[in-house]
Amino acid sequence: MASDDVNRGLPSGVDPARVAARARAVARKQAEAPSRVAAGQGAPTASRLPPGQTAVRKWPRLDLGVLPEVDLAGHAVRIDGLCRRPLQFDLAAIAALPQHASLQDFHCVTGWSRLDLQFSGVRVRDVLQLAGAADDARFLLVRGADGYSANLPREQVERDDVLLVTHWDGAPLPIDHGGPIRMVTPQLWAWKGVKWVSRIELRRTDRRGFWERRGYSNTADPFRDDRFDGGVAPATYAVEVPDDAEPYQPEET
Ligand SMILES: Nc1nc2c(c(=O)[nH]1)N[C@H]1C(S)=C(S)[C@@H](COP(=O)(O)O)O[C@H]1N2
Ligand SMILES: [Mo]
Repeated sequence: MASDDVNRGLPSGVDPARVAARARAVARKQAEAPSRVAAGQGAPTASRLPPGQTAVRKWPRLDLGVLPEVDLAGHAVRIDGLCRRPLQFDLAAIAALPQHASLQDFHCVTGWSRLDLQFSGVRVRDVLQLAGAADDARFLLVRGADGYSANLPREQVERDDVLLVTHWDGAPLPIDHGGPIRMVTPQLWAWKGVKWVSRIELRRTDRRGFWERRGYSNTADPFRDDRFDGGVAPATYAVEVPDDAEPYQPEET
C-alpha cells in the first residue's frame, strides 16, 4: 500500500497523518502552478522572494510534530564520518568558536517565506575544518534529535551564511525553532536546515534525508522553484492522503 511505502521509517512518535497532510499542502502548492518546469530548470529570479512564495510576518513553526527532549546544558552535536578528528560539540564548545551574525531569509517549500531573521552562531565550514573533514567528504547527512534528517552537498554548507544557529535576535534560539542548536541554509529550502541538530555525518556519497526520500528535490533551490524531484509532487502523496484531511496549518509561535 502506498501509505506504508511513504511512511516507512517514520521516526518514532511521528503521526503519519500529519506527515501526509503536510505532503498534501506541498502538493497543493505545486498544483497552483502546473506550468512550472522540472526541478532546477526554472528561470532564476532577482527578487528576494522566490517564485510562488508569500512573505509572512511571524516565523511559523513547522516540523514533524515531535518536540524532542533536548537537555539544554548537555545537548551536543557529533561530527563524524569521513574526518580525521570526529568531534562532539556542546553549547560551551560552540561559544568558544568564532561567532558570526547573519541577517537572512527563510523559505519554506509549503509557500511561506520569513524575511530578515537575525541569527548568530558558528559557521558549519569552521566546525568541519576543526573536525578535519576529508577532501573526499563531498556530502553531509545531518540528523536531528527528533529523528529527522536532511542531506546536503558539502559546497552548500561551506558558504558564509550557513550556520549552526544558537541565537535569534540576540536571545537563545527557542526550542520550538530547533534550539539550542539548529542549522540554517538561507540559499535552500528551509527543510535542509535541521532543528535540534544532533549529528553531522561526513560522507563520500550522497544519502537522502527525510523529505528527500519522500520525493522532495535533492537540490532544493527556492529561486528556481525547485521543490520536487522532476518538478512534480510525488504521486504517492495523492493516493496516500485521505480526501478529508485537514489542510496543514503551520503553528504560530
Ligand atoms: N529536526 C527537524 N528539523 C527540521 C524539520 C523537522 O521536522 N525536524 N522540519 C524542516 C522544515 S520542513 C522546515 S520548513 C523548517 C521549519 O523551521 P521552523 O519550525 O523554525 O520554522 O525546519 C526544518 N528542519
Ligand atoms: Mo518546510
